[in-house]
Formats: sequence, C-alpha cells, structure tokens
Amino acid sequence: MDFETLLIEAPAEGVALIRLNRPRQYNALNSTLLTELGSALDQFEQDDAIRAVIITGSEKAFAAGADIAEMVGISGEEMLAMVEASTGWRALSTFSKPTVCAVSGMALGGGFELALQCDILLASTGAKFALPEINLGVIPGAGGTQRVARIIGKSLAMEMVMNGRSMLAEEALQRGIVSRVIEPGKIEAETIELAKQLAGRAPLAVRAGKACVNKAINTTLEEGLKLERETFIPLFDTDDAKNMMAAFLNKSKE
Ligand code: CO8
Repeated sequence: MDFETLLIEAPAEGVALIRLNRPRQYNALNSTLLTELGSALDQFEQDDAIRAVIITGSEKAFAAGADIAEMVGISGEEMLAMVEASTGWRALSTFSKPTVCAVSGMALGGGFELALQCDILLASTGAKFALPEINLGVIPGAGGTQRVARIIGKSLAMEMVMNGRSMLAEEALQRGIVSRVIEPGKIEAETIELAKQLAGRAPLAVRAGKACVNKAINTTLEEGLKLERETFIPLFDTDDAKNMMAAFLNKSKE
C-alpha cells in the first residue's frame, strides 16, 4: 500500500500499523489523509491475515487536529461535503477488528477525536490531549463532545469543549481516557506487543467483545445486555470455542 500521508508497516504477524505522516503540519488531518485512512482500513477489514491495527503518529505529534488550511473561510455546506467525503471517520467507526492507538506528543481537536474512536488508547509520558476548536470559533465535530463527556463526565468535558482545557497523559490515565502511560522510548514496542496479543486471540470472540463494549457506551443497560446475550450464544458454535475449551480441559488432565 502506497500512500502520500500514511506509512503502513507490518510490525508483527497479523498486525498492521498505520503511521500518520505529515510531519511538517504536525500530522494535521487533511482530506487526503482521511481518504487514505479510509482506504487503508477498508483493505485491512477485507484482509483475513490482518487481525489488529495500530494507529500512531510521530514522537512529537499524534495529530494537531483537522487541517485548518482546508477549513478556513469555507461555508457550512462546504464543510458538510468535506465531512461526507471523509471516508476515514466512517471506516474507523465501522471497523470490526481491534484498533490500538498510541499517542505521543499532541493529540488535538480532530487528532484527539481520531484517537477516541480507537478501541484501546495508550499514551506516552507527556502526551497532551485537548479540544481547542473553541479557539477557532467552532466545536469538535468528529464525536469529541459526546465521547469525552461519556468518559470524563460533564463538568470537565465542558471545560475542555467550551474553554479548550488540555490534559496531560497522566491525567488522561486517571480519567479513563487512556489505559496506560508508557515511557516514550518504550511505547511503540509495548503497543506492538499488545496488538500482537489481540491478533493471536480467537478473532470472532475479539470482534464480538468489541461490538458489545462499544454498545455499552452507546445504549441502555437493557439493550446492551440483549446484544451481549445475542453475541455470546453463537460463539459456542465456533471451532475456536470448541477447540480452546477442549484444549483447556486436556491440559489440566496432563
Ligand atoms: N492545521 C493545519 N496546519 C497546522 C495545524 C492544523 N491543525 N497545526 C499545525 N499546523 C502547521 C502550522 O501552520 C505550521 O505550518 P508552517 O510551518 O507552514 O507555518 C506548522 O504546522 C507548525 O506549527 P506551529 O508553527 O504553530 O508550531 P508550534 O510548535 O508553535 O505549535 C501547535 C504547534 C500547538 C500544534 C499549533 O500549531 C496549533 O495550535 N495548531 C492548531 C491546533 C488546533 O487548533 N487543532 C484543532 C483544529 S480544528 C479540528 O480539529 C476540528 C475537527 C473537526 C473534524 C470534523 C470531521 C467530521
């Protein structure tokens, strides 16, 4: 896969790594990048050999948000057309395999929103998260207001959205935005190790777990429990479940 704004790597069996690569603009998300992200994810969705995807940036920046040079002076109608053409957001929100996001440096605006759409978020010490759209006279438009409020609660979300309050990695860990804070020199290896573990697990069960946890964030307990039951039952008909349970019992008899 050859892209202008992304580097694609294969750091381990079953794992694809997407590196945002617009170093001179702090990886600001322009239309090309978002289209290429959509195209990479669509290809990984179809490729049975890929079982987990890492999205990352550079040591200095995950992404500094949407590309302001593309947004300056445009009308609401033009923005709507741009949003609808941005296949990356759609592809990420419907991607069925596990995604791990490794944030070093800054994750601002749309960059933070991109990270929030991944399943597992890891940050390196000193990484900075913010929704600074208010400084540009707008608000987050790729899920930031909704996802942040659900994770950190109303008052702090209001500070971030209405006043551009930022948060460093350690606070993001404390608030449940990221699940680990790792030394900058170690984050890449630890992210790859985690993705490798996910890629090695029963793929249908991993996807089922992802769908259920995502539902938990977006629906009532009753609806979520219904989906969990509907998703849990068919897993008993998979070869993985039959083989893995039998293997467990055989091993304990040895
Ligand atoms: N867009 C375009 N270019 C950018 C961006 C950006 N978001 N961020 C940085 N750059 C460019 C700068 O213009 C500059 O370019 P050049 O060298 O050609 O002048 C280069 O990157 C370096 O930037 P600075 O000189 O400003 O470097 P500093 O180290 O002083 O500061 C910062 C780095 C803190 C990242 C600073 O550039 C900054 O504040 N950037 C803007 C951050 C921001 O406001 N992000 C939010 C954007 S709005 C958004 O994300 C809305 C998302 C909606 C998505 C909806 C889709 C559905």
